[in-house]
This record gives sequence, structure tokens and C-alpha cells, in this order.
Amino acid sequence: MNKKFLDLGYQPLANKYLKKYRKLSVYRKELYNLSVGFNTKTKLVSLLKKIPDKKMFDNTYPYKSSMSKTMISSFKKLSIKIKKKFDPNLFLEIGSNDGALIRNFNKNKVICVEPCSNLAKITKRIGYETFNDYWGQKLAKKIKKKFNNINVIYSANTLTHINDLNDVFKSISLILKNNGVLIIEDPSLLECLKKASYDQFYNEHIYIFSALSVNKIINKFGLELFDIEKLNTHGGSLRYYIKRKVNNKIKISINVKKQLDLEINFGLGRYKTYQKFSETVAKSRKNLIRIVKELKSKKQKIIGYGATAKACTIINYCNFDNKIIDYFLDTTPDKKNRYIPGTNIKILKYNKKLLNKVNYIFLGAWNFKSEILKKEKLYIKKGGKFITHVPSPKIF
Ligand code: JHZ
Repeated sequence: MNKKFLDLGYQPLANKYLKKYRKLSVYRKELYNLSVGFNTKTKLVSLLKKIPDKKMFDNTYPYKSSMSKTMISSFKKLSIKIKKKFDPNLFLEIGSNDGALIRNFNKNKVICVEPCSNLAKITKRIGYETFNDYWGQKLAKKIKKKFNNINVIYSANTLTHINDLNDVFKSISLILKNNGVLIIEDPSLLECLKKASYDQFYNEHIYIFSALSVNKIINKFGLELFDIEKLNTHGGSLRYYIKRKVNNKIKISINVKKQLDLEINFGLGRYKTYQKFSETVAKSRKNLIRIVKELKSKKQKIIGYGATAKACTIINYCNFDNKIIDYFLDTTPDKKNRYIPGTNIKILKYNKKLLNKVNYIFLGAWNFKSEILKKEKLYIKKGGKFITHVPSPKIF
């Protein structure tokens, strides 16, 4: 049922930034095959080799949602919308990270679920009820015993990171009130294919959702989509609004049919579309390698900007090392002075001055392009250029 369409080779775990550089051959056992498949029945696109949650989300998870102004502003807007539209009695966030969203809500109105203890500590410290645990039925039952008035459940960039999706939705269904709503947001498969952003595939992104696949899976648990919103975040995401089928008080927006039609017409329901995508990915790789090699032959200095999980896929798939990309700059404290997994490319703390000696910047955080271009006006004014692979490799 699960038909493979993309093979990005053997890759290290993204977000496991090493303190010391280790040759790939030394930690070969820790590499895994990054292959992606399409399930013709469920319409789900998923990794074929799934890494256990505990290996990925532990007490040293470095990613913090609050590191970008774009995400802070997106969450602020969302909180206003949620309060206005759904007036939560009690709001549950699955995967609350460093609290970028919940900070916009009153402390007595929020429950956080976060498996990474270093992040859970942050929301606990600022006074929010936080369950430092993995989402699943056991935890859902525990929460239900303590709180029985959760009417809004939200999760961004988290459910696609959990192996057992049936358990995910069953657990949500256990808690959600009959008149409650579930809101989830994740990168859109349609945008990923349109933009050839194959770097959305890495170990944590076990699934890339489409309206087609979400629609099918929630149906099994008596849930249905009642609205879909398009977002620019994370390279193009979809926000799905979900309710119980028995709840007739909420009307179903035309946006649901519109998105399903868009996806069907694009071919997201057919294996052939994914085979084509895989050819595009191979071309994209070839062109990106050609661009950077030409620049290096002219002795140009290239650095990376934004040591994203996505960049880990690109760097390893294209076999870049520090002879190609000298180093990456990143604002995240826990990534500082570490290495991009699988490579000898170091991550340095972001410092504007370092850009003075740079000719080209590879945009690892291409999803924050407008925020970064605004920030780096001086670099651009002085003639500095960027390299991106999205939607196709180019210098700009
Ligand atoms: P960003 C992570 O993916 C992991 P990543 C996870 N699996 C997921 O799904 C998404 O997040 C949501 C830096 N930066 O958001 C900060 C600058 O240095 O694209 C971050 O390290 N300067 C949970 O890692 C990185 O870039 C800046 O000006 O692909 C962005 O990471 C800005 C704006 C960002 O997610």
C-alpha cells in the first residue's frame, strides 16, 4: 500500500547538533534511510523508516518557536482569533514548545503538553500547567480525569511528528467536548510539491499532511473538517479546523471543498504525481550543486543562514561540507558552536559583523525569507547575494 517515491539517502537525525565533529563513518550506525512513500489508500505521505519518538524528542531539543518574529506574530494573531471565535473554557496545546502561543492566553485557561523536558520547564517556570509527556491515550485519560472542560485543542507542527496517528486522533477524541474544536496546522503537502521543498522531509516529519489525508483519517474518529486556512508559515502551511460530526451548530465552510478540489486536481491522490516530484528533486539537487561549485571555483565565500532541520536534509543529500559552506549562522542558543548533523559545518552565533566578509548566503531558513531580507538590508546594499533551492535553485 505504501509506495516509495523518494530516496534522500542515508541521513543523520536532524536537530541532533553535535558538540564535536564526528566523521560520518564513525556514526554510520546512527544514520537511517530517508525514504518517502505514498499510501494509495489513506493518501498519507510518510517516511518509510520511522524513528521512535523518544530518540527525537528528549531533554535537549534545541528548536524554539520564539526564535522568529514571523512565528510570534502568527501565534499572536491566532490567539486573538481563537478567543473571538471559540471563547475557550480551557485550551489544550499539544506540543507547546517554549510557549510561543500560550503566552497570549491567561494562565488559568491553558494546559500544555510537551515531551521535551527542557522546553516543558520553560512553560512550567512561567506558570502554565504543563504535562511533560508524549501525546497518547494514557496521557489523554490522565488529563481528562483532572480537567473535563477542554473545548479547544490546538497543535502546530506536532501531530505529523508522531508515529501512531490513529492513537493521536483517538486520544484527542477522548478529551474533546461534543461542542469543542480541534485546530491543527502543519506544512502543506501541496505547497511542498509545488515548491519542490523536499527539505520538508527529515526524520521528525514522519508525515506531511494534505487536506485529503487529514480528511480521511479524522473521519474514522467521528470528526470532520469545517474550515481550512492557508498560511505562509513554514514554507506554506494549512490550518485545519475540525469538529465532531454530531455537532451541527458549526457550518462547514466552502474552503474545505476548495482545498480538497485543488489537491485532487493537482494529483495528490495519484502515485504518478509523486514519481514526477522525485524527478524534480533530483534535478533541484543537481542544479544547487552546480551553482555552489561554480561559485567556489571563483573563490567565493558561502555561508549558511538558519541551521534548520530542513537544511540538514539538503546539506547531507547534496554532500556539502565546510569547503563549500564555511559555517552557518543561527540565533538559537542551543545550536551555537555545534555542527550540522553529518557534516563538519559549524554553527556560529548570529552576528551581523560576520556578514561583512561574505559574498553568498545559503538560506537554510528559506521559510523566513522576508523576515531575513528585511533584517539584512545592509548586506544586500553592499552587494551580498543569497542562494536558495526553493522553488528552484537560484542566486538572488
Ligand atoms: P525553522 C523545526 O524545523 C523542527 P526547522 C520541527 N520539526 C518543525 O516542524 C518546525 O521547526 C516547525 C533560525 N533563524 O523554524 C532559527 C535565524 O537564525 O525553519 C531556527 O534555528 N535567524 C519542530 O528547524 C531556524 O533559523 C532568523 O532571522 O526547519 C529556523 O528554523 C530567523 C528568522 C531564524 O524550523
